Amino acid sequence: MTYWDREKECMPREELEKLQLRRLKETVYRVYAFVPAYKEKMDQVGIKPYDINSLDDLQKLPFTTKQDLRDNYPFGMFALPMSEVVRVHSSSGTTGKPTVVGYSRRDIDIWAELMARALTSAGANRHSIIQNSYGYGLFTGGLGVHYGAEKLGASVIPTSGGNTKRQIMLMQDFGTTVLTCTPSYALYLAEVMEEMGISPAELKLQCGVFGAEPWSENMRREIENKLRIDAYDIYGLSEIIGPGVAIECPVKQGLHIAEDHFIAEIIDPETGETLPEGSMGELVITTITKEALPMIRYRTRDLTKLDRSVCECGRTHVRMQKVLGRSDDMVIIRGVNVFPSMVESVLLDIPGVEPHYLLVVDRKGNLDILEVRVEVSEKIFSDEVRKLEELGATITKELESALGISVKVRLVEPKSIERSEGKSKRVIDRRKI
Ligand code: DLL
Repeated sequence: MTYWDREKECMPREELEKLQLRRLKETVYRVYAFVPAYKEKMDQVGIKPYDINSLDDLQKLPFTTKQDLRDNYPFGMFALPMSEVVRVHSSSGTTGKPTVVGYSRRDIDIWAELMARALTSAGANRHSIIQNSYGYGLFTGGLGVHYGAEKLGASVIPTSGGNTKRQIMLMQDFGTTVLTCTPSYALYLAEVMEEMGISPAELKLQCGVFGAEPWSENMRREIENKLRIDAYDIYGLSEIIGPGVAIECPVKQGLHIAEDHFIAEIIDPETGETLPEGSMGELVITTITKEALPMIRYRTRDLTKLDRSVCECGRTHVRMQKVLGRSDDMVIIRGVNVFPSMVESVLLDIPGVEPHYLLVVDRKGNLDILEVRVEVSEKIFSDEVRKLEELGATITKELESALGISVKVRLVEPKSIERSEGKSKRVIDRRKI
């Protein structure tokens, strides 16, 4: 078994927990002193930093949510002055105010370290040629993997996403051995490769590190067969650090969460209660080394379960099961986070559109398709076809510019979308992942 840093990855549990507690205490003191939003929340429940004396005491601290980041947009939750912040990223949510995250120089170093650890776990090394097809930019995927690949000493090809035929040409010409991108893009690459008459046997690809969206074991099998590689799941979120929060090892029985930097809990998404080990629930993460943007009990909304038994690979860090889905309504389409509320706010700005709509997500071939069904007013519906077509085109344009992805709009008859007495269902996800 190859490790990036055996000492840290295989640290005995007792020692690991001591380290976590020391780092947790430091973090809580720091946020209380430097982030007014945290101080306010802690004061409200009457908790002071000196009340945190064991890992169990973590449960006394209030949760942090995406809303807290929005309320303090853009830099209000930062625990360092901007002069100490060397990088800013934001969550892939695409409309309204994004969630902004910041990094100190040390945060960037730790992130690169975690990504080097993750790539090593998936079998990469300094001889690897890593084609990084995660998007570069505000999204954490591109630069996160990039810095990790460089730290590892591998040769990184920063292709970013898209331009699929060229990606394949480079893969052939440069002898790419490791592919990093979303799992759906990996499948799409395989499909285009087939269309181009290129067999994976002609390539040097050995493994892939795929994440940023949920994917099943079936999807893994598809990718592994089609590309003839070993496919690994990588998990992360901008608010915590980006990709590299957790990574699979060759045993592939869950993703190891880097517990020397993060503390994981599972809660009941309804009640907020901490659940016993092994229960399915919402993953909550506390960062214990982040400087610029420490997160205390951040509610990820991702559903999974934890397993603290020592893995066959020798790593002691807790394993999270592959993410099942999200506890809220967010859908991830081609790696982009889409909330029904974003669609709603765009629709309701357009005259003639009723506040009744439905997102239907499907997968055609290997590409995610978002269809937005929109009810139009009686008046418009009985109008001439040309008017309807114009409205459809306007909605498509507005939605596409707000969401940053292509959308298929279907105008439907008044009252044809199911009404609900409780929470309405805004999303039908037909993807069989
Ligand atoms: O997606 C970071 C990332 C980049 C992870 C590249 C892995 C690879 P965000 O854009 O902030 O960050 O989106 C975070 O994506 O809360 C999950 O819902 C989902 N997600 C990320 N990785 C996985 C995964 C990046 N392996 C949100 N399985 C998270 C399932 C994932 N869902």
